[in-house]
Amino acid sequence: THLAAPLIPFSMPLLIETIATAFTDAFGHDATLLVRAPGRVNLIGEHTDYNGGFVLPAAINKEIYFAVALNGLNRVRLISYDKQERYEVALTAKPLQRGPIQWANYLLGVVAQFQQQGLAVAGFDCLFGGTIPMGAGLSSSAAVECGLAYALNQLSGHNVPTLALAQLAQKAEHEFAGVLCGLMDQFASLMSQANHVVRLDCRSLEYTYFPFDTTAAQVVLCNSGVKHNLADSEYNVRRQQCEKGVAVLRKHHPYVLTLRDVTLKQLEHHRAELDDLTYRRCRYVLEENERVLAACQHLLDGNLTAFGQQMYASHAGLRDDYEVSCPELDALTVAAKGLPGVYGARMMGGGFGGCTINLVAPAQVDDFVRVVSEQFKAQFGRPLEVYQARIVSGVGTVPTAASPSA
Ligand code: GAF
Repeated sequence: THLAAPLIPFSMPLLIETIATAFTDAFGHDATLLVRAPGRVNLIGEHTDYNGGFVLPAAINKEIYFAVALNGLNRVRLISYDKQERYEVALTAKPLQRGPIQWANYLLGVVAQFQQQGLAVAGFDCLFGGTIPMGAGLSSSAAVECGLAYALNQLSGHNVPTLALAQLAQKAEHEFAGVLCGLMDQFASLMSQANHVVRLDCRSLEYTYFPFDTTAAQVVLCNSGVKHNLADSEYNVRRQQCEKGVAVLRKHHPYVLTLRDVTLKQLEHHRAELDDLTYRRCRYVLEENERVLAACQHLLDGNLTAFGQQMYASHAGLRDDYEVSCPELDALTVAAKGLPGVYGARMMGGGFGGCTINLVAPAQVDDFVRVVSEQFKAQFGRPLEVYQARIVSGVGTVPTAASPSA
């Protein structure tokens, strides 16, 4: 639900019909497969995934829909419904290369990963569009990658397991978008279950679903309106800074592959060998891992207040030690803290913009939105976009009259 502005004038069934009809109009034949790929929230565990740590994401009802079909042409023909742009490329014996169009690269990157893994891809047509705001930290790029990975797996009759599809989509992001992301976003888009958050251990890839009752605490997203595009390079820098810390610790402890293999005690012990910046980056990551584990226990105990305290502490670490917040995200978090019914708030995702995630008692949501929106407008001179997220299941086929698969 979009709270601050009138509802976007389509619901899911209408949008998927629009996408399917647009496909038929553009390509002159019907789609044989319709796919829904969700964006995600992350309750806690930020910048931990590429450090082998813990994350706690969930897929949400901001989604991208795909209409696809084989075309028998040995060509990949892509249309972005939202951009009203088309991109076309021939398939050859070699894996596809990155092209000049950013939105198309997310898709071409996925095709290239199939090809690189020896999984044949025949010519296909694809039209996609959706409701995930771009650059808002809700993983629109992962949804695009994961939706197509799922679709190609189906269309081509490959039986790539879903977790491996997430890893394939992550590699596409590395190689075709240049962001050295962890696995969280692609995992969340593909593996989530409705009404659950999922804790992923990014070292072992073990995962556990925790029931999450949004009738007890609503997930409210406040969009700072700051696009986090510029964050890509800073994101990769953070990754390097963590690796720098790992390299120092590994000299003493050869088994250390990621920060996950380091304890806070060890970090303190070797503090003198680390420059202050590297030390603070590493300390944040180690503390955040502990917060995720504590937060999961609070969830099991039904203690949302304690859960929310971990969120506030996460934000403070991201702001002060990891330095990936921005004035708007800090102000939104301050504005939320202390309001009636607010359990916790923090910036979410890679940072430098995008959304804060707020856990709010349902009866207080309207007041929360009003107060935070007023404060934001007064401080930054522009309206605040707010979304109330439902937690949905991961990527799946949308049944249609033409393709009644599940
Ligand atoms: C981005 C990345 F894509 C994720 O892998 C993760 O690192 C996140 O930033 C920060 O937690 O969304």
